[in-house]
Amino acid sequence: MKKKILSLMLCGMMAMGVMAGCGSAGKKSADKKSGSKDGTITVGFSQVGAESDWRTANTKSMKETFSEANGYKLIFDDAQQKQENQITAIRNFIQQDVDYIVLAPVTETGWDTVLKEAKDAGIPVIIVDRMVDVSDDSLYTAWVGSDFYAEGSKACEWLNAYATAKGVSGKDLHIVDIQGTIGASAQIGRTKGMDEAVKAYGWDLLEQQTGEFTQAKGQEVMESVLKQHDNINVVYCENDNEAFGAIDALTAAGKKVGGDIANGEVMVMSFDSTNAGLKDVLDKKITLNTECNPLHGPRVEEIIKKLEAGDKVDKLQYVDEAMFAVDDTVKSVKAKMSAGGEKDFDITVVTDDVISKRAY
Ligand code: GYE
Repeated sequence: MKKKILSLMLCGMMAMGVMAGCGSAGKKSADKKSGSKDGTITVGFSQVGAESDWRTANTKSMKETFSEANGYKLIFDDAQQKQENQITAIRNFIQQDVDYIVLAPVTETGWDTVLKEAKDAGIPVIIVDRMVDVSDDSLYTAWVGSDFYAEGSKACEWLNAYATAKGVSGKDLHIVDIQGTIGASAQIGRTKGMDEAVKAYGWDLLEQQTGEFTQAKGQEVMESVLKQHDNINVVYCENDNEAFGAIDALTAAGKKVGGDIANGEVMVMSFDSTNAGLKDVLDKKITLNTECNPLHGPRVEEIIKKLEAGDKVDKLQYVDEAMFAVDDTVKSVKAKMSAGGEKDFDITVVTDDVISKRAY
């Protein structure tokens, strides 16, 4: 891949109003020689870490897609959930003169400086999964990931419809929100969905604490809130691994997990719909699981292929996602979307057959 051609092309696209601004990236990279003679494309991927089943599935998808057999050299870096490690990784990618940088950012803020360095080096940056919040959108070429606010809205609309169907009023929903990593898009969107529903439906939100998207922290938070409140009947976990930890803590405390909140059960809700997460729905431990699709490898590759071919790419690309529940008490919900407006989503009842047909 020739960066010279790419930067000229990007500037051309900018001139056509496709992208905003044309900085020094074009000029500087025009002097550079890059790409290997055999056509191999080098991709530097800065991954958040290995905190969850979702993340493992995401890493697998990226590694399978950007394989040598597919014509890539992948430089993979696991940042262990630390932004400073991601910044170091990106600087290393720039030094190694990779063709593309792919970044799965741990949090939204703090990227301006290093992404400007990538831009100055003429290396296109593709953001995957969580978003970046930068002052200048031309610091990245494209983003692909989930509508996390829609996920939160879907889950909360389902809870409202479910409680109504069971004759439980809003003020009798005593909720603990085990949040994701604070400042990560997945946390921001899912928490916002909850905050809005609390206001709209008069729910009793007892606690909001981060479980950092891990099973260990999810369990720890649940153990601690159980000591403070004896009326918890809904636990809104912002990912599957937190839910696994919360379920262990609830069970150890002698609580029965399940959807029958009118008769003393504690309902666990979750996000991701990983294989283990859906098995917990089948076992009636998780009542609703809202999908977050981790299979971004092929989506990022499609963006790279388009850029290689000189085609224009969408700046933001949202992935379609489903909802999975223990039963069909609620058949569909109307949820709010990040881009504005509302959309209808059907709820799939989890069976062995549903799980066996899933791609992850
Ligand atoms: O939900 C969680 C992971 O950013 C969508 O990160 C991702 C989230 C996912 O740790 O399990």
